[in-house]
Amino acid sequence: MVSVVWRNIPTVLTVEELLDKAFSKAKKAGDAVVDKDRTFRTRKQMTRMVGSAGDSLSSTLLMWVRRWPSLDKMSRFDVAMVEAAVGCDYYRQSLGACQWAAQKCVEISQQNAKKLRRMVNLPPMHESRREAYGRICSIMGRIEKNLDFLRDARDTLRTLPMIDSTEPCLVVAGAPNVGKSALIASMSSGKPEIAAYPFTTRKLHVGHFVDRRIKYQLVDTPGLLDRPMEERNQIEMQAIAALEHVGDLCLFLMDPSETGGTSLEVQTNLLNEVASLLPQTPLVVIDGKGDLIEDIDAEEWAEVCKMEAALNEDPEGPIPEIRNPATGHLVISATEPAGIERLRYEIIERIGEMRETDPLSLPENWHIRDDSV
Ligand SMILES: Nc1nc2c(ncn2[C@@H]2O[C@H](COP(=O)(O)OP(=O)(O)O)[C@@H](O)[C@H]2O)c(=O)[nH]1
Ligand SMILES: [Mg+2]
Repeated sequence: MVSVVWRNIPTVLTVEELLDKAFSKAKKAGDAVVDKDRTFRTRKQMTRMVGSAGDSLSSTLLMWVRRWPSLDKMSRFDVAMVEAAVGCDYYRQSLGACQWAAQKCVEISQQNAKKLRRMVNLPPMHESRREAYGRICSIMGRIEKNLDFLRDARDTLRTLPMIDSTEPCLVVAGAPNVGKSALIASMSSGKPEIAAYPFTTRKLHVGHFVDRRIKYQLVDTPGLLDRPMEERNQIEMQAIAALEHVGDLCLFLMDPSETGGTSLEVQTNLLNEVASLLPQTPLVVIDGKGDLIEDIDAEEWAEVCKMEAALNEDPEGPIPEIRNPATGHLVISATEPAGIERLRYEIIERIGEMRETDPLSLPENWHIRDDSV
């Protein structure tokens, strides 16, 4: 159950475009028929035309059904995203409608071929072809809304965050403007992907870093784990439940400088709420914007920044650690940067321990070898 690559969802044409394509292909197939006998020729032509239209429609529709990710094979996180973005029921129903229409188009072409075999006069042959085209159009008309839905859904789904549920995932929570996105950017190798949650207009970052071939993913939570509980609707609650499912660790970022605009009291309340929303996910509280924290000794801070910078030259060097004397939390600064490597180290250790001691924390599709049988 690897993450769905939303960007790979194929484009869905309009009914008009689909029919135009199918009928013009069908016309060419009909024109290509050669037979000296007029009856034979017309029968073949009419059969080929409907056959070609039916085949091309059904193969396009089935290709969509195959290439659109199936809800049954998605991770819970992805299902929650689809539910919030476009609705799972309509998603399933629309793909089902494509499957149904594909089958109907094949049936119509088979019935037409059977009817033509018994005909000897030309006008009924043309009539049969026209009637088959009419039925195809009406079938396609019945799935028009479904195709429109899929086309719009594609635009929305392509912006969703991608999380691979087989790799560790770190959920970054905290009030708005505390520096969540900046933290993700500073921990990530390469530029974080910009994605969107269906519940907020604010963009979110999904980044990752790799250590000993394990990909640690970092996901932002604007509009989700950054505001008080009572404002959340049911869909957001489902998304939070899915985040808990996919998240191995929650990094809760505090901003003791309060420069983000949220008081420490409100941030602490939010921390308690996030802890209760993610009861199964271990929480690591970090103090961000270390460069602005007054309780930190300036000399000690300067030393940490120096050591952190030295790691660029010598990655094997000592990893500095600094804690806020007022809270005991690990301190980081995304802008300096400082404390980032210590946090990375702690994350790797923590997740390593969790995976060793609790094999059930392995992703859902990992096999635990059972030697008892
Ligand atoms: N001084 C300082 N500013 C920071 C730090 N991290 C983030 N910021 C600033 O805080 C603001 C909000 O950061 P952002 O990452 O967008 O916060 P988010 O809303 O939690 O994602 C931005 O103006 C950042 O430049 C930091 O470590 N030190
Ligand atoms: Mg942000």
